[in-house]
Amino acid sequence: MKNFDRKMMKLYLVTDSTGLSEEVFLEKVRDALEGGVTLIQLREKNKTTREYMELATRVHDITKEFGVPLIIDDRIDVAMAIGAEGVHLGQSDMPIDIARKIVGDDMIIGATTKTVPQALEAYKNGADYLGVGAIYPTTTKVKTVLTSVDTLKDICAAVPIPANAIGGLNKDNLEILKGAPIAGICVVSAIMKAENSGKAARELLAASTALDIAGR
Ligand code: TZP
Ligand code: MG
Repeated sequence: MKNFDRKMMKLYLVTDSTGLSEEVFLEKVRDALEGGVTLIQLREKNKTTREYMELATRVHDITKEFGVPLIIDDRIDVAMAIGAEGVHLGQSDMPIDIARKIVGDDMIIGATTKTVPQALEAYKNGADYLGVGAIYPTTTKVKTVLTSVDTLKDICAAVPIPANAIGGLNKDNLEILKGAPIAGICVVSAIMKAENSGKAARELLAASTALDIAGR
């Protein structure tokens, strides 16, 4: 049975190990989980398959301690090989319907969508959740364009699956999301680049709760 609930979208951490030793990276992951992160995506763009699997296994050992699902970016083979709970696919990755046939019903599939038609297609093809953005310009290495909050709202209204906002979000700029029926927020640098990743996670949770912008 798939262990997935929209509550798990409240604070979604997408990792970035750039510039960090593996030990420091894993400590940050642990700190973020202790700080209350509800979902984690391991996102690695420059690792060999073997390296990706080895790091994913180590991250999974930690996420399992917290009962938080681990999502693997891009690679359904790596996700299946290490027994991760899910995979995240963008518009240039494997199509969702084909991925769903390969991974079966029990794996979480997330999709990046920036328009209502993309969101409808991802939902129809079997995605469990959507990541929508970039809401603000981002310093994280990613090929993306800005998505307006109006589009984010339209996407939330168009599909029954939970959607998260991503891109340049931090504890001080979440107000823009007020009124958007999102399930939560998704961040990379606000947690990965923080001196104290646990504190950063706690502050993000407090800010989104105070603004009542997550959990729909
Ligand atoms: N997709 C859209 S923006 C983005 C991704 C993966 C990166 C977000 O990173 P940050 O550091 O939270 O702006
Ligand atoms: Mg991708």
